[in-house]
Amino acid sequence: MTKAGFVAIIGAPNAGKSTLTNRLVGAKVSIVTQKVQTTRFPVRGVAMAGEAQIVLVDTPGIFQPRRRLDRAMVRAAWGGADDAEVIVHLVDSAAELAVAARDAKPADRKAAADVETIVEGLKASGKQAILALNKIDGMKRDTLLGLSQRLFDTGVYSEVFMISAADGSGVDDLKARLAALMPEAPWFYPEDQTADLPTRLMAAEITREKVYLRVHEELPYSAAVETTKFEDHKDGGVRIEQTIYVERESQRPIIVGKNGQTLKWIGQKSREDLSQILDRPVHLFLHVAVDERWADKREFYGDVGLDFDV
Ligand SMILES: Nc1nc2c(ncn2[C@@H]2O[C@H](COP(=O)(O)OP(=O)(O)OP(=O)(O)O)[C@@H](O)[C@H]2O)c(=O)[nH]1
Ligand SMILES: [Mg+2]
Repeated sequence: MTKAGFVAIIGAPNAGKSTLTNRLVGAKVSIVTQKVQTTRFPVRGVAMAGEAQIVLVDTPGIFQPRRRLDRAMVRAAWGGADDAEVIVHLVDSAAELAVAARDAKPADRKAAADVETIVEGLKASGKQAILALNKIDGMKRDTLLGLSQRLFDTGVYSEVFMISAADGSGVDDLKARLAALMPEAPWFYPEDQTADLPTRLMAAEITREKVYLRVHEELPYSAAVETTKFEDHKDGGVRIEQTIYVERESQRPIIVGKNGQTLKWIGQKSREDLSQILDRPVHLFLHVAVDERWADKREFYGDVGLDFDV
């Protein structure tokens, strides 16, 4: 009898949710960067474990939202949790330990505050989650026992795993547990499918990842990428045209770089990934446009499945 179900991975921004999703799936389905708020909408990844199909829902980070896009992202993250059989709350242990040791950077304190918000949210929903303490690479397990106990005592967790999504330690145990929790059901996806983002959107995400990887410090908040053309090329490959949106004219030169070097790097890296994922040659053309209000445009929300009116 086959088993199948949904597992939502929730957590503060930058906890490693997308890294874990990719690790569990065994393929790149969700983009990863060192920047907080990388994931903007729930992304599904499909992991197989014997007879069990685990549909992972990688969600945007949960934090105190201000702008419309932030509110929509946080709403979508909790929505992902509502729809799932199992919730995994992923916590950046390094940030938590830094706060406990009074050695925290502002980002660590923010992450710890977001963890508290999530605990309160879980309490309010009456749902139990699996606690996964992430980023344990380079840490001794016994340094984590206090943290583990303190969080477990909140009463919102059914069990605790200690993992490194980056190097994979502990992830097999977590995966086996998730598989065991899946209800008997037919599979939702064919066995060999790992992702279900529309190709144009996936292609835009890959380019957005490269933008963040390259200019995350100079670009304080946001850029968006839209695929404007995606068509077969006569050489058997595909021609992809994309527009990178920034919010201020002053951000355009950041993306373009001296002599166009930055944009060239972004294009090269994105093309490499896309050729691999699509398994055919990619001809990628990038444009940069300034649109102060892209984050307030209704179409953008609909395209990625976010609520505009929150
Ligand atoms: N050392 C270490 N770094 C990790 C681990 N997991 C993720 N990271 C790093 O943490 C950063 C954030 O990873 P993401 O997977 O993008 O985090 P996220 O929770 O999806 O972030 P948002 O989408 O912004 O909410 C990246 O630089 C990752 O390489 C881990 O187990 N150990
Ligand atoms: Mg993410």
